[in-house]
Amino acid sequence: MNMIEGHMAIEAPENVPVWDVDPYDHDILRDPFAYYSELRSRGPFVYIPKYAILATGRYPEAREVFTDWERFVSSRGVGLQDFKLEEPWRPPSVVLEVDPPYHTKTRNVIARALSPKAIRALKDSFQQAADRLIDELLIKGTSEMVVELAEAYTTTVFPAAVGLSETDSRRLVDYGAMVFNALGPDNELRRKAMAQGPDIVPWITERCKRENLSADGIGATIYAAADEDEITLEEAGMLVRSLLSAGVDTTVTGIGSMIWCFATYPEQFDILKADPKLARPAFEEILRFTSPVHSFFRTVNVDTEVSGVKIVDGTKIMCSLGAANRDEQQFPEPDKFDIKRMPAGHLAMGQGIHGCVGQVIARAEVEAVSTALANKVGGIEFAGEAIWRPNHSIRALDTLPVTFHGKQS
Ligand code: OVM
Repeated sequence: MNMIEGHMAIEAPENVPVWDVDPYDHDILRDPFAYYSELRSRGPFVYIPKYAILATGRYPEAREVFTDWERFVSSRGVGLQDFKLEEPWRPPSVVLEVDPPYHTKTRNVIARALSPKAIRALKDSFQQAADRLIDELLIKGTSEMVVELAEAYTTTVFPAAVGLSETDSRRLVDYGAMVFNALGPDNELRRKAMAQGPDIVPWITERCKRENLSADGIGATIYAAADEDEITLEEAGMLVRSLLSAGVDTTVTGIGSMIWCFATYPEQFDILKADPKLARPAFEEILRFTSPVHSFFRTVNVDTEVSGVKIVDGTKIMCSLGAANRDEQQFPEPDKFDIKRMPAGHLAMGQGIHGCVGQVIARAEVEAVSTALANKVGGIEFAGEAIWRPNHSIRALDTLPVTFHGKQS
């Protein structure tokens, strides 16, 4: 068998256009919208020879692949590597990188620990943290919002909610970068991220231990499920690892992209200021418009057919969530940023049994920040060039110099 990037090197299926593009090219990772548009226009799927994969940027196909977990499995990895053929860099996630029936058990435990009821208790502390930080940034005037707002806020409130006994902003952010870069090809970007493993991985593993978690956090709730024999103690530690893998860079990116959206479309920030209750629909549109997680894979686990295309077992399908969220067949005027759109069914948090299990806490974190912005900030203005940071799965800002103007009163 011919292998490429840890999976079977399939041939182009019949009737599928071959597109000699590199979706991991840094120019595309930084500014993907022309790529997204061409990906959608070439067909329901394209074959990318550089990685011998199929890719889809159309909403119906991306949704079908994400929804049908029986044909399109996660247990063979959600990146380029096929875990059936190659060993992954870390023990697979017990919730992301598994299928039912096993998945159902771990998903239920983590879903309960992150339920609306569990998160409600955190809202006031999120709002206080957001209010305090926005007050400070208003006094400062101009700040680099990735580090000083998005990372500072998320790496304070989220580890506290999980119950970590110690936090380290840099290690948490860089662990996320490892996890998300690991899904892409074995190139310089991935190797650079992975080189931090010896420093970061033991630290993360230590943070996940029961004795290093507070008695009243989300981590403790997960460990309590082990006391009830729902999961093992080892699985509980692995689920805490999932929280730290998926819960930092995603939210940091969501907050950074929110500031970027409001600096780019000030009239939309004016609409939010006039009605701070729009914080929730505004975030849905920010998710659709920016797609913090730009892509995830599934592995075809049976010879099958989608949209008339015959696809063989072992095929890796790259689902471009960022492209699907700009599909004009699904979202009229997709390139228009409109916080009142209420884009039902966007794929930014996935869909189906693997849909983001942390979305309640993510929304609570981000909405506390947007509420503070709406209540306190008069204007959001770029103070320099926004620079994007290439990552194999996340479209993240690297540098975001922005001025917060006070409200005239
Ligand atoms: C995990 C996990 C879950 C969701 C996303 C993610 C790739 C990781 O369980 O470790 O990032």
